[in-house]
Amino acid sequence: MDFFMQSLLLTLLTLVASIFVLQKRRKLLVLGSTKSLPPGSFGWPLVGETYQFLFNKIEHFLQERVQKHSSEIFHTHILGESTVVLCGPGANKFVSTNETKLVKVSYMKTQRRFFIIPDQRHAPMPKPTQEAASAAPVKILGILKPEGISRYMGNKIESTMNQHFITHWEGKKEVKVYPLVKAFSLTLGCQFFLGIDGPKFASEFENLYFGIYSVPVNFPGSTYHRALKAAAAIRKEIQILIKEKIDALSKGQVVDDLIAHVVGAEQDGKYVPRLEISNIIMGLMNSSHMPIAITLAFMIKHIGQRPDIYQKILSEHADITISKGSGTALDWNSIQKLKYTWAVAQETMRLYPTAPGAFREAITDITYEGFTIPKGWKIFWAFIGTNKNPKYFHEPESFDPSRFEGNAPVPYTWLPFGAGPRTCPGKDYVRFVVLNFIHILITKFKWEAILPDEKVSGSSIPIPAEGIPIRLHHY
Ligand code: HEM
Ligand SMILES: *[C@@H]1O[C@H](CO)[C@@H](O)[C@H](O)[C@H]1NC(C)=O
Ligand SMILES: CC(=O)N[C@H]1CO[C@H](CO)[C@@H](O)[C@@H]1O
Repeated sequence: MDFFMQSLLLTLLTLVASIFVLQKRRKLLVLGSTKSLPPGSFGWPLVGETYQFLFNKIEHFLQERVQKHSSEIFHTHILGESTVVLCGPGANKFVSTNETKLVKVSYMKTQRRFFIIPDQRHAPMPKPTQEAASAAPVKILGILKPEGISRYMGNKIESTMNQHFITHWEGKKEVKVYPLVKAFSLTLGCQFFLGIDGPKFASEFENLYFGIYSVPVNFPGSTYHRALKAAAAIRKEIQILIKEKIDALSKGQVVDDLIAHVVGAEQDGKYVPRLEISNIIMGLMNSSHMPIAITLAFMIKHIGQRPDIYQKILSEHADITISKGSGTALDWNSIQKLKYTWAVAQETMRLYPTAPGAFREAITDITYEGFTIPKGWKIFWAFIGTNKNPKYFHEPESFDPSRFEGNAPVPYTWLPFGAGPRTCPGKDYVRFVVLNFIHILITKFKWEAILPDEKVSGSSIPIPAEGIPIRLHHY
């Protein structure tokens, strides 16, 4: 239904917009004769290739164009803007080493609307500004480094996991993994970032997460509309929490969740503005909740259908349990010893990437591979462009954690967390949480995937179509 309505609307828009087609083509002439755009197509008038980008699997969108243009750089028009897409190891190196010199982080116009507060009185939306979309001031997020995580998270993850397993796993013969790990990662995020007992705002965070890769048509019922509404509701709640933390801190109370940390942090001698805090916290909750749930879900599925992998993980964890005792959260030191389990997680992230790419903007005219990316154009840096390329990953469709044992993949061919100055600041958190969860799971249960051939739905982001039902056996 959703899809149908969006299709209808887009078709109408396309008709109306046909008259503008020449206007857009004119842009090409601006470039002059000595500079050449990368190959590509602007697609349909107005909507460009947004459709193809959002409704095919992104990897197919990339493959198709890379093959057609014989180039790992091509131009397109998506989400209302002229965009150059970059994929491949060379481009990965180029973008990550030229960050802040030639490119800067930038959201699409349609995405910036998630980060501003719409006026309550139905006034027109304020123009999304670049500043409003500025990403988290990562330097105040030292709390996400291993020392911070161990210090602030140890107790929280232990109590959250115990509660979670007692409520949802113990005594069960069959469970659906995906909804459970979603509840877990959200509960943990609520505890750690917001300092509240969750899971709260489950549907809002899910809508927000999928909204960033949705057709940006804003009418009731559309995915984009739901995501904007979710962002507003989440930010409102976070504003209330910020006020509570300010009150608590000013009374001298000790508060150790991340909001309080950011509220109390100074940046260039000033406190971080409240709007920015709510964007940072919303961003952290968004980045941590669904990607961890999706990674855990597919990881558990593959472990459950491969006894060899199961046994290897189990023996790695048994070694740790002997020295630590069971049922307690692992510290960073133990986490680092779980090399094979992490290889399984890495292989999961290769096959089921939760961040297909990131947006940048050309700060100046950029020359790459003899092509020009005009100043001001958007760049979609597709991290996943290499994940399933047989040139870099032999039999790319098979699940084989040994790829990450011993020899690392060819540099710049596997970037689940990005690369360069903007590398995901949450990657240690991911490792800590994912491995701790698997630790408890594997020391308590044995399991089999009930549907080994379960379909993967979702275009931009992989989703298990049936929620990954498994059969559970207790030790
Ligand atoms: C499987 C889990 C995750 C994956 C695959 C992932 C991947 C990524 C990627 C690819 C980026 C974009 C980097 C860029 O723009 O170049 C990113 C950014 C970011 N991630 Fe993650 N992430 C994950 C989990 C997390 C978690 C758990 C947190 C927080 C605890 C987090 C916080 C962030 C933040 C704040 C940014 C923006 C950083 C910036 O723009 O400077 N992520 N992540
Ligand atoms: C939510 O996280 C995903 C990546 O995990 C990212 O692509 C998206 O931009 C984020 N959305 C918001 C509104 O922060
Ligand atoms: C201006 C600049 O720093 N350019 C660099 C972009 O990245 C390539 C590949 O890493 C370098 O060779 C350039 O010097």
